[in-house]
Amino acid sequence: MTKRTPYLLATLVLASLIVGCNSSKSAEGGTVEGGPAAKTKLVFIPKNTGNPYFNQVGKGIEKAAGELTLEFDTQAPAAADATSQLPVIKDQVQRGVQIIVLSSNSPDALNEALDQARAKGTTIVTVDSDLTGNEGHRDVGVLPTDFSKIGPAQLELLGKAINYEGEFAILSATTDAPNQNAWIAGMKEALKDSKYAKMKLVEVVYGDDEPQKSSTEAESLLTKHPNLRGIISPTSVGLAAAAQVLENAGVYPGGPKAKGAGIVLTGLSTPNQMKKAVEKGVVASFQLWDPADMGAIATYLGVQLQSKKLTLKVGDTVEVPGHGKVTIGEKNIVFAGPLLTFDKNNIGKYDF
Ligand code: RAM
Repeated sequence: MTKRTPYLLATLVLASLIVGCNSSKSAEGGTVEGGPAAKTKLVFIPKNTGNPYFNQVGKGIEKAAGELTLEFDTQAPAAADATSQLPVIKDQVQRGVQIIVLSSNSPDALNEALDQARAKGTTIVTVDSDLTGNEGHRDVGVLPTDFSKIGPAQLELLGKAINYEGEFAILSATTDAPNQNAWIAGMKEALKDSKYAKMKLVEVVYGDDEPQKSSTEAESLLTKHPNLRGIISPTSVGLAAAAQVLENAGVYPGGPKAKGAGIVLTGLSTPNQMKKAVEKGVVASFQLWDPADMGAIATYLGVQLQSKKLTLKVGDTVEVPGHGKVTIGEKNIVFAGPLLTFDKNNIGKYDF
């Protein structure tokens, strides 16, 4: 018996600790005993499955969710169609999720489902891709970086590489994608500057953020436009696919089958997806931001809003632990961080 005493003591201490952990504060401030304290549930709904970019966003969300002791899950539709996220949202709300972090496939197709979710107390945070023009159907929008600068920056990257002269095309994601459409609008606006007078946008094609469709669209650009000097693909899936197409065709600058100066490709993608293409000289430079940082900021703001510790006021700044200060902009839009440009000199420093 005596030999067992230490075990018994240890068990009692542990049990009292567990009971301590399981007690939770009631709304009136009293302590409710028994039953595990339910964790706040957060679900991340990316545009679609199988996109390495969203794995990086998810990493940031998961890490922050761990630090904030949330229950975390990712649920994505197979394809990035305008309405494909509807059943996912509805199902999650039925399961009692409290925070949805959503990269939207449509500016408006989700309005009603999101309204219903919010009526049940679910906090809606858009991340990466917003409900452009319908921002009132979510609580806060965490965008990667200043959206108005992405389109012009992409155009300038290509312009500089082709001496501001020649035909170019855009290989986008889906026709409805709110983020790509905002960036393309920014490129078209910037194109009006006299600096770009000799550059001509010949076509915008859509690869739907599917590798195969993106490759097919990139290949047909090459055949349809024999004088093409450049392609901008502002989607991580499109840029990676187009790089492979240019490599296979050998038509990149300096490539074995390049006509004249070759076809310059740039856009947005993760450094890890593009390292080989940059090493081989198929792509000289491209851009992105830190997807995990954006995910972490979205998670933190979602939790603060859900627990009513934060009220959003345009112009206010919020300190996000470990991620610096963010400013609440018009329409409750928050920009997470800077736009980064990668090339052979710095790409090795990044691992995402
Ligand atoms: C694709 C998606 C995503 C976009 C990136 C750059 O992964 O379309 O929404 O932000 O590209």
